[in-house]
Amino acid sequence: MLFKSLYGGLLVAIGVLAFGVQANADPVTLTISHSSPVTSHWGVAATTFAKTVEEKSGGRYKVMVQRLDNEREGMESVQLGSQEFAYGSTGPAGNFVPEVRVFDIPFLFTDYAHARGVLDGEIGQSVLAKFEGAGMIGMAFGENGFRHLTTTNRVVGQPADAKGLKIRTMENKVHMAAWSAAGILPTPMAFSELPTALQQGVVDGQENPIPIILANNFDQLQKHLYLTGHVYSPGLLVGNPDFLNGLSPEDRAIFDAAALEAVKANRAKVEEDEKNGIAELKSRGMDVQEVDRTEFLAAMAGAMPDFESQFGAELIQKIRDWK
Ligand code: EAX
Repeated sequence: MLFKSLYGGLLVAIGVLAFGVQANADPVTLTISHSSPVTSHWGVAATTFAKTVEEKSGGRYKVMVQRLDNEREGMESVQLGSQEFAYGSTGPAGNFVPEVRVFDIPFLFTDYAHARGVLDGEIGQSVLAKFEGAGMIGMAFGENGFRHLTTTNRVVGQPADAKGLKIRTMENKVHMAAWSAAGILPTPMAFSELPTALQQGVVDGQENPIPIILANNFDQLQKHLYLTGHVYSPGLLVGNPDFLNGLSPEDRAIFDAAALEAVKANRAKVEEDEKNGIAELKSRGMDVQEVDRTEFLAAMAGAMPDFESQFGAELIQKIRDWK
């Protein structure tokens, strides 16, 4: 009897101890990387992801937010598992999943609603699913924004004025082909190398969405901004498959929900920057000019037949026709 109750007491004590240990267990620490300052649309997305995971898991997971301006390296680290998540543009993603490059075709999307609709819909989600074959999980498409041309000195009233200019592009074959068709010399490099390349005159200009130009103070490196809006640049959140597939369904749902919250915050920040950014860049002294976008479309048109054979004219038309 005595033995029995002692034994019972011991079991309770072990139970309390075990529970106590679990409740105070160190959180599982994870990493998400993003390029650009933490206040940018990328930083806001990554911090929202981290905050949502921590809140929904009751602190069992802690997500460290790290700046990494080389987006290709971020994706490679996710493949290797040296970091769990990376949030950024799809710029270099086509080197892992070629199908994602269809969204890089210039003048494919007419506005933000169109791009978001396609990416969140069936076409986007089927491309997202392809990342698993490249050793990553595509968790959600986010948003960088419509890209515009900036130059250090050259005045570009029309595309012909930009002929022969060295323009930094992302490490992206579709962007490079489009600029080549327009007679511009595309110079691909990682975002991390861009500021120095502009400073040293290695390139004569670059192209990026308003949120990137703003957050990285490119007004200090570039005199002119031409509102070419020549291509929409999606965002992407990728995760490490070993980590994500090892989670319980309940925990996996936390990360999936956090991904959607991150995208919401990302897009809201893009909208805010689109609303205030041009006035802000002008007030910082940048020369901002409207251009005839149909001229840039015509200048890049020479690359279209090749895009059609790469991705299929039917798919491209389906994206254009999305309602
Ligand atoms: O954070 O490399 C680029 O130009 C991309 O726009 C990138 O997202 C910058």
